Amino acid sequence: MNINRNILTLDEFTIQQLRDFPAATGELSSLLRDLGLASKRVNVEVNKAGLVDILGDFGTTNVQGEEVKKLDVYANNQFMGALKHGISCAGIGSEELDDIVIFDDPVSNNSKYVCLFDPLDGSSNIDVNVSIGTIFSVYRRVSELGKPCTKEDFLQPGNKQVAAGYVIYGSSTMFVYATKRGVNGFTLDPQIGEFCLSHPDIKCPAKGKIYSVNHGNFFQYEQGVKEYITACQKKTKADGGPYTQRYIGSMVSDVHRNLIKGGIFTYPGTTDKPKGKLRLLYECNPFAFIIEKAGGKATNGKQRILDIQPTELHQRTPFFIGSSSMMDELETYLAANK
Ligand code: AHM
Ligand code: MG
Repeated sequence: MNINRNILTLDEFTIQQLRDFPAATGELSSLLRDLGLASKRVNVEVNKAGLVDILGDFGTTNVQGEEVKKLDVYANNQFMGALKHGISCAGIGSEELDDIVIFDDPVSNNSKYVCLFDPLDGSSNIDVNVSIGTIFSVYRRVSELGKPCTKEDFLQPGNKQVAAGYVIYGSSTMFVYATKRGVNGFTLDPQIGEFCLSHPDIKCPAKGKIYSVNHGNFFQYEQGVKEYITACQKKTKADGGPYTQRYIGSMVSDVHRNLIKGGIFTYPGTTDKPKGKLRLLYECNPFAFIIEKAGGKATNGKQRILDIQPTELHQRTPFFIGSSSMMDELETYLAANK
């Protein structure tokens, strides 16, 4: 058997990072391990979604009035359960739940982190075998240790994130996470059931040729967005084109591809929904943190996503994210149409 021991597992990697910081407590590594475990359980169910009666509508609606699929519920319970049983998380917020869940037991009350997650993003794609994902975000508590965590711990701006990441259940399953030290990607080796470091120190190319947008909403976008999209369509070789339009409708897949290959992803506000569709805390902040650590940018069209002070758990925001020079170009169109 060919055993390549140069390849670190997710746990080995986070422990190695700890070695560089002897004062660290290991709580973040332990939290990432809990998230990794939950995502492996979700992966198993996602992979057999077509085979078992877990597929399909659950028949209820989530707090945004959207249909909930069974796997959303399963994934939510796996992530919540793994974090509750762990020793690093004082409470969670989930896109699937109306309110935060405060674990409130002696160990959890002494844990220094809280975690927000979208347990299964892109769930409308489950029935048609398109890649879906989990998105997570970790904050250091601002409330007093030893007591239950509070809503203030969750309503922090994205620039306070300690770590953020996503899992993509795709042609292979990947766990990608960022800390202030950078972005690293791990691919699940199904033979040993471990995430293995496959994409060390991910950097988003400053320029790409892919733009991702729901063209069906084109006529509902503000003028600057329309002009930028039109400019993307007109790109020629002379100005860095031609561009390619790619939109899966599963943000984890769309942003993952653009992160690796270079590109821009947008979910602008529309006349019907001026704040767009995506949620600041569960979807935009984690991806904004990851892309910035990889050298890219993320805004709501007016300000940096990570500087927005949240006021509600489930608030939505227009979202523009991607390669730095493509974002710069987008911003010139938005600014010119203010
Ligand atoms: P969800 O959280 O209900 O799954 O919705 C989020 C998803 C994103 O993954 C994706 O980018 C977007 O919705 C697609 O929306 P639309 O079909 O309106 O373009
Ligand atoms: Mg979502």
